[in-house]
Amino acid sequence: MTPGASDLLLVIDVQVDFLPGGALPVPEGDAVIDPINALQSRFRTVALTQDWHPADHISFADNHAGKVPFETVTLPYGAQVLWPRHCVQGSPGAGFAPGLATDRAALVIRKGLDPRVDSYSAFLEADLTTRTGLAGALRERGITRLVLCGLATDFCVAWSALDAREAGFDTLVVADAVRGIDVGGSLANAWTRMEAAGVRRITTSEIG
Ligand code: VGL
Ligand code: ZN
Repeated sequence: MTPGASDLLLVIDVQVDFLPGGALPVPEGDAVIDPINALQSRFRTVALTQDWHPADHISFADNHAGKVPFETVTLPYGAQVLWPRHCVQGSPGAGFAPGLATDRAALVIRKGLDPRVDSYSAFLEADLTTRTGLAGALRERGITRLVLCGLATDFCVAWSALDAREAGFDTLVVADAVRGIDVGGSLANAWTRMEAAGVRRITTSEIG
């Protein structure tokens, strides 16, 4: 594909806490930085997302008595994996990865700000009701096709890609510019769900 005026590169959660050594490290998470920087120069429009939680966020295991990270609990909106405390608003771990180019981003969208609701998706919070406004902002700019990259494949990338399809965007995920967490088979599961929803899997070599 050759990116044009109606294409957006959507860079998901390339933040310090998701890199090796961070609070919720994604294996090889730092490997996405170089390919994403190279991709950005191909696109006219780039948007970045940031996981951006208050200290009392419901997804943090240490906010639930007797619970440990990677356990699943049932919340009013459904199942929720509990995570190590990560991407706390304004903390160093919530910052963009050092080395990630951020200057060309037209939009930076933050998500997961409601203490009671998680938001893996850049479009729709986990209550499946509250919208971030990203779909409307992209439509107003005439964007019809999204190319996703970043972290983590099986959570924020997958949920964003599935919601992008739901919102009517042509949606592609760059397989060599994403990395996954993989808890309980989540990575294979995510690719299956994305493919079933019509999300196309491409590689950086197909973009230029
Ligand atoms: C993410 C788990 C918790 C992600 C964010 O960016 O994929 N995963 N919060
Ligand atoms: Zn999070």
